[in-house]
Amino acid sequence: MTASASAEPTQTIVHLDAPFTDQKPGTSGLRKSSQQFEQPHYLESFIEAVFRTLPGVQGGTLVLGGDGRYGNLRAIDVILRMAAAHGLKQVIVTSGGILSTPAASNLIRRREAIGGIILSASHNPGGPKGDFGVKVNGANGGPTPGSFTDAVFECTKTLRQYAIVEGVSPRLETPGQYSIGAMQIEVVDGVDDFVSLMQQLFDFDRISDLLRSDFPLAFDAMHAVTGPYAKRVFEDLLGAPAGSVRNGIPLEDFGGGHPDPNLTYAHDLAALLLDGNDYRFGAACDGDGDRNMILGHRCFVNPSDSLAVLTANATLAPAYAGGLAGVARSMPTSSAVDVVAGELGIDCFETPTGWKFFGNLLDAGRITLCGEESFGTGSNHVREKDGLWAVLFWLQILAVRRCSVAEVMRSHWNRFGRHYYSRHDYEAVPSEAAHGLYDRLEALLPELRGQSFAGRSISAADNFSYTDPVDQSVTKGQGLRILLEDGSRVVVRLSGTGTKGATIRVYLESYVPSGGDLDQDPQIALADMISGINALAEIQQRTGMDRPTVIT
Ligand code: VG1
Ligand code: CO
Repeated sequence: MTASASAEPTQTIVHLDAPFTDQKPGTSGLRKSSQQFEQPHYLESFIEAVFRTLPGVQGGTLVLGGDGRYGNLRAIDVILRMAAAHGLKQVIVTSGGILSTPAASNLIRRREAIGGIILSASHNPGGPKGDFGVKVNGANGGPTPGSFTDAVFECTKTLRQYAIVEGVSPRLETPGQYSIGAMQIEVVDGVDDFVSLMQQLFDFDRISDLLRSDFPLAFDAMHAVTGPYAKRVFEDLLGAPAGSVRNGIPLEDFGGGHPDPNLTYAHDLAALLLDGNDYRFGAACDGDGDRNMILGHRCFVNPSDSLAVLTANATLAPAYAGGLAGVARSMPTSSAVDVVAGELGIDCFETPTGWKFFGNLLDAGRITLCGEESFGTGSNHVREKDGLWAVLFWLQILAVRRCSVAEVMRSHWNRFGRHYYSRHDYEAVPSEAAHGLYDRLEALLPELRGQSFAGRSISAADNFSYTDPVDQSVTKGQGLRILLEDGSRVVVRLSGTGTKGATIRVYLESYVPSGGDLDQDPQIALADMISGINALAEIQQRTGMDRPTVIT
């Protein structure tokens, strides 16, 4: 179809020989290898189920885009033609199909869409041998809840046909109005609305003053979606020198990298800040732009601490100058933010892993900020975590306080104490071994209370269950917790985003009050708990791995 195509396109019903049985979305969307998505009808089956389940499809507006990975443009073409066959009135797509997850959330809200489809496997590698993914967001701009993804999964299991129109969709290079039959397609610049939202939340003049003073910054877009956003914000608007944004061109395979902003996969940036002397601030975002890593000169900011620092300093940003309604963190995230919330006298909620659990609290106005230990932080400005927002928030704080990142952390710990924290990931473990380990540990939980662990006594051990305070829905089985008498804890979960075997995540946390030893290496501060859980869960024996794949 082209801009001038007006004739009714031919609608086809395609029959499936057999339904797909493996289209169950995980923590954040349906995530599979690119190869799996390239099977005939695989993407179409999932999208058909989405269009049958999402409220308001007939006559509705949908937002569509992705993180630029291999498969993005093909999927956009298929989804546009399926949208036309399902009676959508309008689809808003972005030029080049490039749309970060937080920018998609913003567009859905601004344009009062029925929801959005974001083509991303987030921090998973891309390319023909990498991963692809589909995330579906609802009318509030946030990830759809489990009740929706369960219904989509049920639908795929018995699906025998899907509807699509024939032909090709418009090319997406240039913003403008197009159509497929009666359905309008509006191609917009995916960066504009997002950047104007950021300008409303933060004081760009003040941040610009900081960046134009002696404050060299390195931002690593990891050849993923944030490149164009970061160039506009940091270089064009805030005046950081050209080249401050590294790896800023989105590539289908992320340049062969793993677009996960942590010390392992963003090691080049980490080395610049932690070993070198040329930069005072460093940051990186993930494949779809919702995660962030913050670094100062010789200083790595643990994401759990980052949420606590933003909470403690929130009123320095214009958007939050009036204070916060409340905060929330996912269960495995450290309690650093709880201590700050306690001092501020605001509510602090503990939710299961995954941004979808923050949606109700944000919609109900119960919280303003929220975050996860997995480099995710966000606020009520959208309904997703937002990598560039977090970077700007940090810059706002530094622009007002005019000190280093390390000084911010030091003064924070001096005031609130320090939650030593680390996450150990064992990736691509054979599925049976990982489930065997997890099931065995779960079976041990009832006997653990009162037993000794890492020189302390276990005060409670359970599998985390959550009752949503807004709609009272209950979500069970969200991670094994071993709580110690002094407030320290270990959590063990199986990842819901990996695609190769299983990933075991071990989360470790131990609190030292202000006045205690605040200067330790977390791996040393947590050493006895690390060996304690390794022994109790038989990690080495059962995985055959003598160390984690990623340590954060
Ligand atoms: C991981 C993180 C979780 C995050 C999820 C989606 O899930 O631990 O905190 O919400 O990824 O993030 P899991 O199930 O693998 O632990 V993203 O940037 O992929 O949308
Ligand atoms: Co992501």
